[in-house]
Amino acid sequence: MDGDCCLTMLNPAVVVRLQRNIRTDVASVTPWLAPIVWEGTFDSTLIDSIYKQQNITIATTVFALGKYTRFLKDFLESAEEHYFVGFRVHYHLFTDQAEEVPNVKLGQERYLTVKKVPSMNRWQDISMSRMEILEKLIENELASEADYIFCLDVDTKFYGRWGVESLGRLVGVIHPWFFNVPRFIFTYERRPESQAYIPAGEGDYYFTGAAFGGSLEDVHHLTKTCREQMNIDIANSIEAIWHEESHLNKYFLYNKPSKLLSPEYLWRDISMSSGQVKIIRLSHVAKNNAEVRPN
Ligand code: 2GW
Ligand code: MN
Repeated sequence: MDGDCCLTMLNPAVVVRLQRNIRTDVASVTPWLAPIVWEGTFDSTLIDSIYKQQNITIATTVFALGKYTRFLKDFLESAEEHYFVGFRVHYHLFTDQAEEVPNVKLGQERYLTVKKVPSMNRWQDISMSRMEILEKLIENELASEADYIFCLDVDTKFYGRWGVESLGRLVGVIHPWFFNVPRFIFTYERRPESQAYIPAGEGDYYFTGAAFGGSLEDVHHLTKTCREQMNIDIANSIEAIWHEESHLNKYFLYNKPSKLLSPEYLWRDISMSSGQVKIIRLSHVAKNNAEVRPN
């Protein structure tokens, strides 16, 4: 029997479901056979029902130092509306201004722990120290309390579903400026003196530093490795071009993510659209750098 004949024998509802899960305008699998999650490649009701049976907790980390506490309200309120709705989420918020944390009403089985961190003067230090803080958090606290972890930038807001389709052992998000450009455009670290160095001709995707996640074990290994590599760079007086994002990209080159999320999972700014992005789930908010960043 040939394939066409088989299809016509299927229940029409099944045919519709098969067709709905196909995207032909984007790649939905990597060369190492990891899925790339785009709207239209999964059935949210079906995937929710699978994970519902597992009683999972998703730890979610976010850093808000200095004036970045102003992003917390929108971040948390929008997460309550769109992020793992119906699942247990534990936010771990790191800040140097605990008094500026807004009081956001959380849903059932949603928890927030605020942790104080010292203020830092150089923003590169804020951004890079995140890896070490995450490494210690996973080691000291999360093992008994969470199954998965996502680490997100705070200057972001949710507009659409971010759900269990995003879960995996090691998960990276394709950077929204680099999803349809050739490899030579990727802004990897190009100086061999840095541990984040990626030679021309290598590298599969360019990942954002603003969102990554996976199992506790895999993300622990990631954060520990990036922290170690950044310390070697410091000892050699070199700082990678995009800081921990450069080290993350190096890590993903040699430790392939088991799942990739499309730029729907971290878009540039809500006002910019693209034909392939049918839904914006999380987006960087437009921010006035001069206003929020320390001098
Ligand atoms: C201060 C001055 C300059 C840059 C950042 C900051 C700053 C960052 C801050 O004063 N307070 C603070 O809490 N942060 C945290 O670091 C906050 O969670 C923020 O979302 C994160 C990254 O900084 P951000 O969002 O300003 O940088 P982006 O959006 O340009 O980030 C990309 O590049 C960074 C490294 O250069 C990181 O890899 C980041 O993950 C990327 O999205
Ligand atoms: Mn950001």
